[in-house]
Amino acid sequence: MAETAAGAKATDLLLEAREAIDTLLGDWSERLGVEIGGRDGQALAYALRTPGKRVRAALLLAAYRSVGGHSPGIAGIAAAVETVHAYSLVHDDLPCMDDDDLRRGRPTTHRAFDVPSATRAGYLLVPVAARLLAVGAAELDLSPASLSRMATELFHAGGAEGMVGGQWLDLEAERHALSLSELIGVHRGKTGAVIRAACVLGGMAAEAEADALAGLTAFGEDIGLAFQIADDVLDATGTSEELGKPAGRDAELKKSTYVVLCGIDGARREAERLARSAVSHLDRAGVPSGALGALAGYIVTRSS
Ligand code: GRG
Repeated sequence: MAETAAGAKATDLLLEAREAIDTLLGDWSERLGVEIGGRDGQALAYALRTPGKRVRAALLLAAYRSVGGHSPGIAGIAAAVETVHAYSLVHDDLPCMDDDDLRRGRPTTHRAFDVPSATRAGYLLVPVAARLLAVGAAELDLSPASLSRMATELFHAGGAEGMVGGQWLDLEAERHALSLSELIGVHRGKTGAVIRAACVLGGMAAEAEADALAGLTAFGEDIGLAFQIADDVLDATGTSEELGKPAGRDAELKKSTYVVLCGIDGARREAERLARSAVSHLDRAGVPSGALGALAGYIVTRSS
């Protein structure tokens, strides 16, 4: 990305999110490693502290601030969303799913440990996400009703109608070609739902009004799909070093992707269109779109 003002804003937000989340999840992984103990505890700690780009956390932070939130305690809520994402990666990499050896530039959890430990670590992280959310809400002094709304949003997005359902459809799609509308359903579930939830939780944590929440929801829907389209393009065009995971896996697994259905240029154009559309929802809802717009631009032009 050329270093525009928006590019610099996205870079700063991602850096801030990375520092806050890596510190918080680092502390939790140490404590949980001891609490759970043994090889499962070690595998869980490894999975929780592997560093990611923290895009979901940065979106949540930007959404929170866009509607007036200002407490550093928001990091706890962002860490809960990053934990849902982290456990999904552990399971996604297992031999029974994508069977990958490398993730975030390191051996996948089942490679660093073994399949049973990685499988258990993934499941053990589900309630950890809930604990992080509860602690984060307490730090922000949010009411039980607000916590309940956030938990419903996050775990609905992480469930059968979101991430888990999308993953099932994605696995089935290895055996047959998908139409574009079916592919959109997979992408919106597997990847988009948790990204949308990150945007909505940022708004909920700041107790945003219904109109603003609707704007953040629509922004999250579009940018969540754009994120996975950009991921499809990167899988086809990036290197394993850039991605921190094996490149070209979609083609190897014969997956239906935007690149297969629309070509690389067509996929890029669609991701850029969705990023513009995402920002237009914020503008219509009267939500300041500077930081979220910068992240939207980053999401569709990133190289990793
Ligand atoms: C364990 C209950 C349970 C459920 C798991 C396996 C699964 C269900 C879901 C898989 C969902 C999945 C892996 C979607 C792909 C999302 C995606 C594009 C990941 C890459 O995100 P980045 O680029 O990764 O943000 P980093 O490493 O930067 O965080």
